[in-house]
Amino acid sequence: MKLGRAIAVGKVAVALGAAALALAAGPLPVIAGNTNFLTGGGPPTDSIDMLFYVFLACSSAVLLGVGGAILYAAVRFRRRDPDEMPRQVHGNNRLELAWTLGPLALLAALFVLNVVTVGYLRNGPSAASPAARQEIHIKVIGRQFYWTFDYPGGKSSLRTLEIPVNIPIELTTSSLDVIHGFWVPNLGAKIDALPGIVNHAFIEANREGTFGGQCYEFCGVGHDQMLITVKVVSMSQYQSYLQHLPKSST
Ligand SMILES: [Cu+2]
Repeated sequence: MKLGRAIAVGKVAVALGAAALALAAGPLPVIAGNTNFLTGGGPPTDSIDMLFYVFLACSSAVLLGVGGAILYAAVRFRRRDPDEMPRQVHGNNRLELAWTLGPLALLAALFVLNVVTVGYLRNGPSAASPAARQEIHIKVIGRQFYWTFDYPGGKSSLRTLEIPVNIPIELTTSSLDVIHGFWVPNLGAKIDALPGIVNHAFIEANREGTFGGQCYEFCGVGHDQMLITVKVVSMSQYQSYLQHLPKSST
């Protein structure tokens, strides 16, 4: 009985402690826009989604095939009589070859698809394509606990990145202090922002709107504040936005 009361008191203390912490922390920051990478938003995310669905389909087929074969064998060849001796087999070369080469071919195909997609996510459209020629380069710098974006022409913005629709944006990321991670799930792959190292990848949006993201590398007490808002606008809106931005300080 005494133990039960002690546990109840403990639970109340934990609940009160959690409530006090929540009050002290204040309202949680809210990400602007959808962060579900499966809803698309541009060519890089579409290619990640394609990879996800291809892997899901292949692994589901393997699961159903292997699981189905196990179930079939367990039912079809179950022991029906205590004295029954099953037929004795000593290997089957054709079958063994098939279940060695089949998975090998499947894994090789998935590997190639993966390498090609990751290359595209990192480098963007091929340099010869008209889209690549319009590419815009933006420098992303992470620091505790916010992001800055340096645009062409020495302009800079804080926390919110504004980009034109249907133009590949090459991002180079780095950090001024600890490890951060840049990710806007609707627009492209995750990119590490590391001190002393410059990474690059590209994002692209095929519709106007606001897309949310955040730092995905735990970087300190303000990590949850390190949100990213990407506003995708028309080319003319982007150009007038740039004109009104202050000059970069970095
Ligand atoms: Cu962080």
